[in-house]
Amino acid sequence: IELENQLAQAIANDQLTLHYQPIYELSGKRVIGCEALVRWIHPKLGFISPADFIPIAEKSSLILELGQWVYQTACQQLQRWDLDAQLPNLNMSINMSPKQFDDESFFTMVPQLLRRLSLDPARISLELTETAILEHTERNQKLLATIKQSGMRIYLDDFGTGYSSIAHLATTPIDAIKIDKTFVDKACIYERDNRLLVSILAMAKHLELDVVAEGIETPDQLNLLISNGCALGQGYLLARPMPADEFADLVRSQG
Ligand code: G
Ligand code: G
Ligand code: MN
Ligand code: NA
Repeated sequence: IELENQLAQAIANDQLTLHYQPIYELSGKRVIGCEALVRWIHPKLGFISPADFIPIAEKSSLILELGQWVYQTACQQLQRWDLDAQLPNLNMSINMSPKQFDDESFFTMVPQLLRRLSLDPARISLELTETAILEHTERNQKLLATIKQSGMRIYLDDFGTGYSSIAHLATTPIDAIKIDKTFVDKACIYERDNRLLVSILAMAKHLELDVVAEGIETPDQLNLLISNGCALGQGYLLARPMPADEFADLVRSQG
C-alpha cells in the first residue's frame, strides 16, 4: 500500500519517464521505430523497475492512470520527433496491461489524442499479451475491433510464452507477433529450438503477420533471424532502451 500511494504521487509529480528501445529493420540495420518502456526514478529509492511496479499498479485502478500517462507521453514524444527533431516517420510501440481493457475511456481517448496530434494511427502499435486476449469475451473482441477500426496496429507481445497462442492468431485481428527473448536465446543453442524458431517465422509469413524479434544479444542470433526472414527486431546487441534525446541522436546519425 505504501508503494502504491507513492506510485500514485509519482504519476502526479512527474517521477515517471519513458525510455525508448529502438526497433530495427534487421537486414539494413536501420531504426524504423521504438518501444516505449516506463521508468520510475524514486526520490529516495532511486530506480525502480517496471517489472516491480507494474504488478503493483495492476492491483488497483492505478494501472489505468499509468496506462493513459504512458500513451499520452509516448504520442506527444512522437509528434515532437516529427516536428522539432524532424525525424522521419517512426513507429511507436506501446505496452498495454490486460487490465486496461476494463477502461472504456481509454478507447475513446486514444483516437482523439491521435487526431489532435495529427499522428497517423498506423504508426502506433499496441502491444498486448496473450492474457489480454485470452479472455475471449465478446467485449474484448469488440475492443480489439475498435482498436483496428481506429487504424492502430495490434502486436502480440511475448509470443509463445502464454497459452494456446496459435488459436489466437486465427481468431484475433493481430498485425504482428513479438517473438519472446527465450525463443531467440535457445534457438542458437539447441537444434530443436532452432527449428521451432524457423517454423514460427515461416508460420508468420504464411499468415502475413509481421514479426519483431526481441532480446537479440549476439551476432549469431541476429544472423539466424535475418537468414530466416525475420524483418524486424530489437535487443541489447542493437541498442538498449534510452532517453528520448539519445534516441533522436541515434536516428539522426543514421542519416
Ligand atoms: O523495460 P523492462 O525490461 O524493465 O520492462 C519490464 C517489464 O515491464 C516488461 O514486461 C515490460 O513489458 C513492462 N512494461 C514496461 N513499460 C510498460 C508500460 O508502459 N506499460 C505496461 N503495461 N508494461 C510495461
Ligand atoms: O514484456 P516486454 O517484452 O514488453 O519486455 C521487454 C523488456 O525486455 C524490456 O524491459 C526491455 O528493457 C528488455 N530487453 C530489451 N532488449 C533486451 C535484451 O537484449 N536483453 C534483455 N535481457 N532484455 C532486453
Ligand atoms: Mn513489449
Ligand atoms: Na515481449
